[in-house]
Amino acid sequence: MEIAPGAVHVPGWLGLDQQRELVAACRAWATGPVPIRHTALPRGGVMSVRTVCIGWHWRPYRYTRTADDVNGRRVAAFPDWMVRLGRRAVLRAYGDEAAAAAYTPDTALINFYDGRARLGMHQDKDEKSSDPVVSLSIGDTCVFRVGNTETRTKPYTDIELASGDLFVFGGPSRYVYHGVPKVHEGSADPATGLRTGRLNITMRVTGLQG
Ligand code: MD3
Ligand code: FE
Repeated sequence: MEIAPGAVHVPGWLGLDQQRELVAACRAWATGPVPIRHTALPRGGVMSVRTVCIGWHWRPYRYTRTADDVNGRRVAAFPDWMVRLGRRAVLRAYGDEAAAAAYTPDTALINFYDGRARLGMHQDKDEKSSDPVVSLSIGDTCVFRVGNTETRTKPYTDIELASGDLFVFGGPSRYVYHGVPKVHEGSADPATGLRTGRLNITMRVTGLQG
């Protein structure tokens, strides 16, 4: 379902087995070289969401190879199987074989939300590439707010993102403001392997080298 030009929502794209495998992979990354943490914000304070990064380490306004704001270690590699998953996601969303084959994500931000976590309206502009962002949701359902490219306020559309949902943001929607104002705590099927909370994986192309 196309929510806006280039913004495609595919409910239930991931099967339960695939969700379980992703939960297991994310658990390993969360306790990997750079453990999952509340990202420090530049003006003090921390995000309520917890994040672990692979491929490149993200903090507000930049990507680096080493997590200099955490423990200085290099983050885990971005696996080839996730590149292939990203290509399948782009193919499913746009039906464009060439766009899918060319898509080569090199980083993912893995966000974990407990029932109180929120993500304020923001744009993702730290990547030097305008290639699509692929989002995979597992666990509790959330309210996802999709806005416009001009302001962090109205007009916006609220939709629900549930476990297994795919969302691809590309083209004219790549720089829309978006956020997560609410997580429906306890709404998930524990069979995903996540007893509570919400997991979101966003694959991106940093456009960086080295
Ligand atoms: C639209 N994550 O990590 S996923 C983020 O659910 C982020 O954790 C949210 O926003 C989450 O930056 C939303 C959907 C999403 C992700 C990235 C986007 C939508 C996007 C980038 C550009 C436009
Ligand atoms: Fe974002």
